[in-house]
Amino acid sequence: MSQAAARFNEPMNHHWMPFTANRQFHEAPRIIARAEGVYYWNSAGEKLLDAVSGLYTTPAGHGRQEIREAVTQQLQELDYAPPFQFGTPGSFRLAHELAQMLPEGLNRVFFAGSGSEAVETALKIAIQYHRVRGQGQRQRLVGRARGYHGVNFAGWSVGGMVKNREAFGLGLPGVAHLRHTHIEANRFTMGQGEHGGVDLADDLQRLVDLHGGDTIAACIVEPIAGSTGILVPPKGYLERLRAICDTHGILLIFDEVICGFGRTGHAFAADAFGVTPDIMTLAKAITNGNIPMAAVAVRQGIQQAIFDAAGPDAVEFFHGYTYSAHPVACAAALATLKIYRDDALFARGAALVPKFLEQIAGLADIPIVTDTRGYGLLGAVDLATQGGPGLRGFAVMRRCFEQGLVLRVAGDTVILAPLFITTESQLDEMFTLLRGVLKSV
Ligand code: PXG
Repeated sequence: MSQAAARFNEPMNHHWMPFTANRQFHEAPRIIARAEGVYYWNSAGEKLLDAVSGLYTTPAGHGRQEIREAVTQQLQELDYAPPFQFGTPGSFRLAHELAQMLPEGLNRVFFAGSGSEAVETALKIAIQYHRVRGQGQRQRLVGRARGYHGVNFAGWSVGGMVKNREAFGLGLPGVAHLRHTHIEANRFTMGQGEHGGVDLADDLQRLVDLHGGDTIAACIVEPIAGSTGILVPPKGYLERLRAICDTHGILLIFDEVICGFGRTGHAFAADAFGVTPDIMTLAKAITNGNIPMAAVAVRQGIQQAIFDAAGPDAVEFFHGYTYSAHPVACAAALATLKIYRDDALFARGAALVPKFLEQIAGLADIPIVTDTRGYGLLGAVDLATQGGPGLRGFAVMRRCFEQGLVLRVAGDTVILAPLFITTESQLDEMFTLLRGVLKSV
């Protein structure tokens, strides 16, 4: 890897990297220069296996020709047009196709440029929905500890990631949090844990009892918490949240930025768990990660209420981004959805799940491993902390990279989310390498 550093000669100080130890990175840069299929190549030309699908973005494989061609053609035809009071053809087709895929009833789609923007959009829709129905007192938002909903102000406020919060102060007022769902009794479980589901979800009832259900606009959760370490909801948890929301008129928002598009073995986590939210946020794999894009899917009745409250010529929802429904992103998304359909890619991913979860579970015999868990093609391994929080996790990530494997760590949790096109032998390669590293740190 010193070779990689040697061949990478760009001045590095000017680019302030996101969520990165910048100064450490400058000393030992991990530069990914090329990708194809399930592999990357670093700047020295060494091959690396991608065990996290980009960043949960690229399940269909890197370098898909169909997407490249669709994007190229779109750039030749129409590079950009304003999305406010004008439209481009692809966005209507895309929203229609998404509505066909999404759980029954979620059939109105608003586009944004990133998961963070989708979250802000979803929360604003929820607030406005209540306002136009004469319930403007519903201002409270409920999130969850160890939740991650992006980096914008509402998103990190409802999120429960300590690192994301401690630098920026108080966040939005009127935000309350449920406990996270990672409990001792469910350690070393693949799939949904047996314990605690109803009690943990009853945190929402406790907030209703404390604050009044009619002060709460929405409850936002990731069906499976991703960034903080693949926290699978225990049995009964999401059903109970749904029931409490229904009783008290609270909108349930599923942030499916990671879970969506086949990651759970189903099209959406809502399908996997049989619980349908009122609003769903989507991003990442919507374009196979090729072009930034996100979407918010909304129950038709929510849009209807907002439309009904506005005059027939009025702008109903005073919100949008310069890059909402960007034509090039729409072209990438349409090509991506076609790949998902034509290659039956969600089924292909689902077929890999049993072996994947078995391999994750198989790491439990390594002495430093304190938990293994997973659902669909999302898996996590907790490591005993050594020397300080996150140090061992970081060491694992670096060593894996040096040996040809790209994965994610969250503190001392190793996260795997393989591409749906990964073969069984590539899965073996992934786990052999990871096992070796875990035994060496
Ligand atoms: N919601 C969820 C559930 C996410 O996982 C966002 C919103 C924000 O999306 P954008 O596109 O604004 O980043 C995310 C993003 C990690 C990691 O290491 C995960 C994300 C972002 C950065 C790092 O797990 N997910």
